[in-house]
Amino acid sequence: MVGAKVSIVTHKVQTTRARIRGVAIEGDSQIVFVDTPGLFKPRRRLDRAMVAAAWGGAADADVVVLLVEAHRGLTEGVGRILDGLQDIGKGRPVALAINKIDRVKAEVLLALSAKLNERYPFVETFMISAEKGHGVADLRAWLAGKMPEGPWLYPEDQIADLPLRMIAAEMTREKLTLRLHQELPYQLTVETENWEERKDGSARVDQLIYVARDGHKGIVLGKKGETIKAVSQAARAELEEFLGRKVHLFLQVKVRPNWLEEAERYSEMGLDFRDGN
Ligand SMILES: Nc1nc2c(ncn2[C@@H]2O[C@H](COP(=O)(O)OP(=O)(O)OP(=O)(O)O)[C@@H](O)[C@H]2O)c(=O)[nH]1
Ligand SMILES: [Mg+2]
Repeated sequence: MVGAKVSIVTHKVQTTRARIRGVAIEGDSQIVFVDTPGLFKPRRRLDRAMVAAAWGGAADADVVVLLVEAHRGLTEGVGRILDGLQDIGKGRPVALAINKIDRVKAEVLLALSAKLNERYPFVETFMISAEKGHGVADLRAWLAGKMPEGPWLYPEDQIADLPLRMIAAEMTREKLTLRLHQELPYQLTVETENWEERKDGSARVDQLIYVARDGHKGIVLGKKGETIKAVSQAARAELEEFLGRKVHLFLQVKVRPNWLEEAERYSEMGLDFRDGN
């Protein structure tokens, strides 16, 4: 939608933790996309803060697009979101976008669209494949037409609104999530501790990976440090590509049993600690 990767993506659920803004220009409209965490049944403080950020993102927006996965359909979770929309949808257009249409047959898609539209009066329905790019331009054009009139909120060349240190931390978290299994990605967080601009134009970036248990530290490091090395290389390459210059990335793993209950960890992630109550 914005022409560059501004929010990390993995095959694992609950990858997005906070609200991430991406900016696109379409004709004379500027569209500010707010990628929110998904809506799921929260168990932990972090989960509750994520779900609160998702509903908050919708409540603050001029237009809401509900993304439903074509192959999963109208699940219990989607049902709960449809109920919640009764309230959040008041006073703003709500569209439906069925994503991942490349994974299902046309009949399935039409039936799902009809079922969802029975449950909520969406002003428009889009069938898209974000991965293949199908239908994405139509959705963007429609959104541009729905933007309220007013001055642009961002400079013309800005595509993301997240501090660089946070973008860099998210890149490392993505690589960790891709490499680590089961619950581990949900038990860690990454923070950029230090960012130093060097005279030669490169940047030195120091990051801390907080894990909850001693055993997790060993897993993140891997045999002979292989895992952390691979993560570091992949994250550095992506950051270099993003910045267009050389980066020296230093990762350190810290055991912090209580990090999921520490307010400072939440503000570093861009979440509200109190929402987790
Ligand atoms: N086949 C197919 N896969 C897709 C499509 N869009 C996204 N994916 C894949 O689905 C996986 C999860 O991505 P999304 O569902 O977009 O992630 P999300 O909704 O941001 O989920 P969280 O951040 O975890 O809440 C990734 O591996 C994507 O590459 C699509 O149109 N078709
Ligand atoms: Mg996401």
